[in-house]
Amino acid sequence: MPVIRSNDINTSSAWAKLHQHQRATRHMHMRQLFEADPHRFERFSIELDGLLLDYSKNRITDRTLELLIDLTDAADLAGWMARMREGEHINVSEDRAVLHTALRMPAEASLAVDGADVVPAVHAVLARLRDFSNAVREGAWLGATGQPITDVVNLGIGGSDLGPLVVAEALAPYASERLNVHFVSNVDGQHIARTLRTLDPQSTLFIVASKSFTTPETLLNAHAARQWLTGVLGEAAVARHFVAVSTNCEAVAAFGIDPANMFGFWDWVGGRYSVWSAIGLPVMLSIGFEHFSQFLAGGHAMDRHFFETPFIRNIPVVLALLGVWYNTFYRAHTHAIMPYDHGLRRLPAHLQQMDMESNGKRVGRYGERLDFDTGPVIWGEEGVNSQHAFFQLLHQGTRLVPCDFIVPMNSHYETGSQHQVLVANCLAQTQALMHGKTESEVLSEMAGMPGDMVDMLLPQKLFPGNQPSNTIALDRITPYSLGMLMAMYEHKVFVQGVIWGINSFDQWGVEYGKQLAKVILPQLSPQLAPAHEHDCSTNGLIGHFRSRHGKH
Ligand code: G6Q
Repeated sequence: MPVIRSNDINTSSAWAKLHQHQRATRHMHMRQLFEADPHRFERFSIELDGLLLDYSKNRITDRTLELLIDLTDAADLAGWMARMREGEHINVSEDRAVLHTALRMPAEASLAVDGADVVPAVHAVLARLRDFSNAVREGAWLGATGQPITDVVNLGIGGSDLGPLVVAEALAPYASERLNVHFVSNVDGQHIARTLRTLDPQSTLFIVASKSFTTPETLLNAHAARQWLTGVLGEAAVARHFVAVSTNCEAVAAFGIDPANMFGFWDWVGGRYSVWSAIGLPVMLSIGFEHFSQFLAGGHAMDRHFFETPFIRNIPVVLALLGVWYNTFYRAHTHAIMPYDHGLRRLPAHLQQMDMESNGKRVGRYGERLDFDTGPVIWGEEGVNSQHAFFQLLHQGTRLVPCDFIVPMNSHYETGSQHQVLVANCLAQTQALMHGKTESEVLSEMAGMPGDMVDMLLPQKLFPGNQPSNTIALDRITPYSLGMLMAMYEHKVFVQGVIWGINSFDQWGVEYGKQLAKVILPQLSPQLAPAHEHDCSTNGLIGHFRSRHGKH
């Protein structure tokens, strides 16, 4: 693999030209761009299989896009895309390929990685998952006392939780009525305790979902669940009530789960990209294997679009470049994502992990320091509710906050005109953010008001506008369209990582806190000598816990 020093990107001529272009165009208002070009929507939107990206409400011209595309050349985006697609070890710090795209390839495809075709292996596991999920859903898989399964509890955290949780929630209209799926991630005991409170061990199935099978939070929850189950049904019941999703067969067996009830995946699947693998088992149980296959097909359709479409018409590439434009050249610190769909309300949390764990890095893929800002703070909430919460800052605050609005054109729940109201709100917000409200518009609304009131209220009622947003409109939230949407964001994050020269597939930043927690844990015990080796704040807080715990 060629060694391309990542931090060279900010010495490229494309980078310098983008800085110049930003300085030259930063006072341009989108309102004028729309007035000047009635075809801006057609020119700056892309449609793929019922997914429309409207990116016309951005502070861009054709020249901006041209320069951003030049930046992809400087970063060798095409080369990195080919390296990812072909299974080169682009996760250099862990010496791994990055192949979540292989998880959504059709059975007739092939992809040789390190000398072996991975597609048959992917489909072999999928076939086992199909048989198992069908058996549970049809009531053929019975618990230890002969009862069919009514409740499934996924025990996992991070990538082994958020992806399947979001998909299961978003696709609830496709869910089985006789199988409830629950997700327990937090080591805070209340999460599992509150989940198990209403469940019956005889009809509950646990999925221990952990790629490493060493994650303490998940193992503690798994032990708590096993105790809850065996306390009623005895040790022998574990075989009928626990399955595992992992890459670590030995640890699964050591926990007491029969490896026959383990579903594997591979080190080339990163945790936050793993919902397409056996980690998707809770989704399969909920919506059925056929629907899950459509989810994979949607992801694959987006992969093909990503790998095969010129950059200027390439949805993930365009989204990524717009993000780079604001993040790097406007120095916007955050990016907000607002799904106008109740089922997608946890999507921002998944995208937050996927983006921030991938690109929240200060050094390049070869360890070189980067002298520019990288991944933005990703945040967001479901639409409409957030209008009544934080939209004030978006409309009239002092910060530039680029936004994505995600909205389905049809609802699974036709409740009078409620869906139209939802969509009208979404469109109104993007319009208001772009257009703003001018002085003359505000003055005409205040006609007849006393002069001193006008003086006081005019600045408060002005909306500067020019706040950029993308609208992603889906015909309907289906397994297929959700697959497209989630793969779209994965590729967007990858492209941004390539531009900034980052390895988007490791996560060293989450390790340090885990190490320190191991040191602090025994020091919380009052039986042991108090700790003095930390800073005085940490020592003080450990002492405070020891003196208060169990007494209040
Ligand atoms: C994701 C991260 C992280 C991981 C969890 C769970 O990309 O690596 O969120 O998914 O720490 O890890 P295990 O699946 O190994 O328990």
